[in-house]
Amino acid sequence: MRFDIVTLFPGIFPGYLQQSILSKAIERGIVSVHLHDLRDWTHDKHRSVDDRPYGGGPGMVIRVEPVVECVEEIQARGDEPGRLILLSPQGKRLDQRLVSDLATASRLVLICGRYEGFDQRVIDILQPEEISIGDYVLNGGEVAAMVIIDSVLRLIPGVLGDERSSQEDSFSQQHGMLECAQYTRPRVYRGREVPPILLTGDHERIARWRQEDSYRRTRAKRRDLLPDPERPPEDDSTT
Ligand code: 6GU
Repeated sequence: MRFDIVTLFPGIFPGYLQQSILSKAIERGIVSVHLHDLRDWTHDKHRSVDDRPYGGGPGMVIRVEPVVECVEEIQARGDEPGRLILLSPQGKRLDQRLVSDLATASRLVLICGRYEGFDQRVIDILQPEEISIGDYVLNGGEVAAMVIIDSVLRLIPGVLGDERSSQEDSFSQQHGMLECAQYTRPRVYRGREVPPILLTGDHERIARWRQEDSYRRTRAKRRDLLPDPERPPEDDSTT
């Protein structure tokens, strides 16, 4: 999978990309990430990417030419134009369903917005999908782009050590419930014991306990995720 990131702040990304799981995926050639500095697509000697808004008012607006020319040029490189995404608080809100859908693409081109905004013609000309990571305001789309890369990559086969761990994530489970509680050694710590059922070796009962624990936790913390908060979802698993 190939990511292209169009940003005014390419320096934000390397530290994050060198983090273990990501750097291994990059080393193994499963993923490539290409950073593009918008300033490289400016024409004037001051390399200015923004200007004052027509009509007046505070703040600056990102100019249309560098963004459009940068995106057109990088989309023309590589095997396919890919899926074009503009990170913006006005976009469709990211959830696990959208993450799974993005993970089916073989190339994502991510344009990091700035809160002050782009000239509207960027959107009119390029017609990107606009995606937001939640109802709050960030200074720019860079952190949101990292959220997309992180959440999408964990669904790409070979990126995580064990494929099961992404399937068992909260929201990725059968009914989009939260993940159950997990324990490791020691069995007792400050008088708190691991639930004894987890020590029985009875896989069927353990699976049932985990299912119930997921439901309990989801009901307590995120009732909004349950189709019917009064009833656990039907167990239609085959195990
Ligand atoms: Cl994608 N960008 C900005 N600037 N703010 C946001 C966002 C994106 N998602 C939530 N808030």
